[in-house]
Amino acid sequence: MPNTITLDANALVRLPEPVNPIRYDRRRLVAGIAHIGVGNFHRAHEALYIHRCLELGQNEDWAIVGIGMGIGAASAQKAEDLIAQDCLYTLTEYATNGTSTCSVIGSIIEYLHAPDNPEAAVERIADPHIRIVSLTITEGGYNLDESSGAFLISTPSIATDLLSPEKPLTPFGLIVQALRLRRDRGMGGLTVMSCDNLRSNGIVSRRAVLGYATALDPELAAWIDENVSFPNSMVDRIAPSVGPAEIARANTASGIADRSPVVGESFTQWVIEDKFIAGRPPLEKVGVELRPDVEQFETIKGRMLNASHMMMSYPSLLCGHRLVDEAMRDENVVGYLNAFLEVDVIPRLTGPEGVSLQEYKDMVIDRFANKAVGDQLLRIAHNGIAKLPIFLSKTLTELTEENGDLRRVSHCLACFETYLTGRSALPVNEPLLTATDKTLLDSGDPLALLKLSAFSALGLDASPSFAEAFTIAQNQLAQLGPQLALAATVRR
Ligand code: CS2
Repeated sequence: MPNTITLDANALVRLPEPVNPIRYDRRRLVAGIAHIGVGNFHRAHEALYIHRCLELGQNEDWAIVGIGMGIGAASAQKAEDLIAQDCLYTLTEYATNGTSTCSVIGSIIEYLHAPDNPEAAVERIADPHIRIVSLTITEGGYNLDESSGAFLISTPSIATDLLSPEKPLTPFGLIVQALRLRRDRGMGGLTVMSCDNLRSNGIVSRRAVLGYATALDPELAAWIDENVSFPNSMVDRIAPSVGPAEIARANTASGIADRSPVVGESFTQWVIEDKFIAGRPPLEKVGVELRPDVEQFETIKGRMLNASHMMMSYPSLLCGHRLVDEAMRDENVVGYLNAFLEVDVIPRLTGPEGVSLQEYKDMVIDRFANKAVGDQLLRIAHNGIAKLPIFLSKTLTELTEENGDLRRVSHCLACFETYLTGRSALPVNEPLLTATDKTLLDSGDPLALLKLSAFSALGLDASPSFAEAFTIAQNQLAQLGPQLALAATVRR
């Protein structure tokens, strides 16, 4: 099908047949949510739920203004693409049975690239209509010390924001400066809603926002503490990276020449605490679960789904796989993941009421095997320094303390080491790898990986049983190669 339709507000009346149109009048919308970090995940998840709220009618004041904070050519290009399309985009959702649906999403009505005009971004959040600031700034974006949990005020971008707070470069600088204006103007606070995959993401965001505010102005920090709420949430939907091949595939199917389409699995879940100090859209009417026991959902998602992603990505990449579903057709990968979940994780977890961990496991395996999604193992592998400790640390310490089977977690870490040191020739993208970490990795110390800043708080190098299991895993990987070394971890 030729791509004839350019996507913008004028195209909405003549969308091709297979595409779900927008069923509300975008000209009547007002932004009530400012979202920082408008990546694929946000556009496939929160923006879709808000789109559904807008479809209900009566919620015109809950649209989204997107705010990008990235510097560099890719971020500037993203801003240009979204603005050229009046912030419209297509979302294609692929089900495990091979069917797909494509919809044009209209809930983002405005996009600001903050580095171009930081003061305008501050003013946008200070606007009285904005009642929620939501965030997807990645797991590593909260600037907290891994072991103490303290906010790191000496990080260069934070130090710069503290010196010139009117022109913030960081999400915390931006939020706190906007809150300062709101306080000075006699306005109310708002809700800061993290949608990142972190344990207790509300508590973590509170710590980061208050940490920055305290360093800037303790009185303002006290006002924020009273006037801003930070709900914890669990968010879930697999949204692969979208490169030229994914764009061509989505656009050929939709008949729309979208410069920035989003694709994802059909599964989606959002569990959040009902702690919105300045109101919220009717999320419960569009499938969001508002529950107090969010942390239990975060725990199972992090320790089962995200940890499985980590566990499979490095070993699978070393075996030559590039896509998640392709790796899921390798019986060793599936055997290793099943053993990890059934033996290493589930016996140590309690699920939320009404959730069977066995069924949750089966669902994770099914979702990963979804051929249509085309999720990339490298997308998951990248930023392992930030993600591995978040998703695997509890399992690592519990297995070590309880004399559990350390083969699978050690194999994952040995493969991670091979990736991280560049020995595998896979592209390494690890923004949080410090100069000290690099020196350590080059030092020839066989336990260097366990001593990296991300892992040192776990003390794995000081545990004789873990150090031994890790050494065996390194040797097996070197001597047997990635396939046989992986197969050796599957036997129960
Ligand atoms: C992935 C997540 O980045 C990762 O490591 O595990 O992006 C995962 O796809 C999402 O959390 C699914 O909800």
